[in-house]
Amino acid sequence: MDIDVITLFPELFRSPLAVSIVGRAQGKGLVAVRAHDLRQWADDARGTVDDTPFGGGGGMVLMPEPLKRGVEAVKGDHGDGKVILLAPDGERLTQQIANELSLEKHLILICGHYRGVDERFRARYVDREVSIGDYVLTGGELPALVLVDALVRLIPGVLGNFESAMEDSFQEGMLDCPWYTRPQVFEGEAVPQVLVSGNHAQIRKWRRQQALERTRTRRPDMV
Ligand code: 4H7
Repeated sequence: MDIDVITLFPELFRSPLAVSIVGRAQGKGLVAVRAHDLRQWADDARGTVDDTPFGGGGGMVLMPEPLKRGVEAVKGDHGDGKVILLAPDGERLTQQIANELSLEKHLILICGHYRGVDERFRARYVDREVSIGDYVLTGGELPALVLVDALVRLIPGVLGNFESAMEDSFQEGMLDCPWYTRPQVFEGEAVPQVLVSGNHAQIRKWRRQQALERTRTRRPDMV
């Protein structure tokens, strides 16, 4: 999978994408994420990509032309791709949307800033608008990183058997069960007896019950 990100702050992407599972997936050639500086597609030599809103109100809006040139430039490199804007008024990111998008060969992620992005660019060039939750951020960069993380771990070969995405709680429509590791007793509290019983059928059953109970109490809307 190829992911091109168009942003005012490409440096924000370096270390999050270089480490851990996403870094390893890039090393294995399973995904390539490239962050591009929007200013290279500015009209003028000073790199202007924003202007004041028509109608007043203060602040700045990202201009449509630099964004259009950016999309066309990264599409040109890799055939076509689906253009996604990270926006507070987009459709809320869910595991199902992540599953869908993880099947795409090429994604182009647009990160807005300031007051937002000219509506004509949104209408003409954006295929899908995604929000990572009902809160406002200063820019779309952190949402883009969240989306990349959620997608990359679904690409076949990225996760090992133990971390397998198929067994994710959200794939099953439930929250995860509680997990324990050494020491067997921590501050006087022992791990649940069943987990050290060696009875794997019982352990599976216990984990299912715990996951169900946790989902009922914490996320009744999911049941
Ligand atoms: C597009 C349009 C995503 C992108 C407007 C992006 C939250 C999310 C942005 C805006 C985002 C999310 C710019 C409008 C900053 C608000 C203060 C970037 N915020 N913003 N303004 N929930 N901001 O996924």
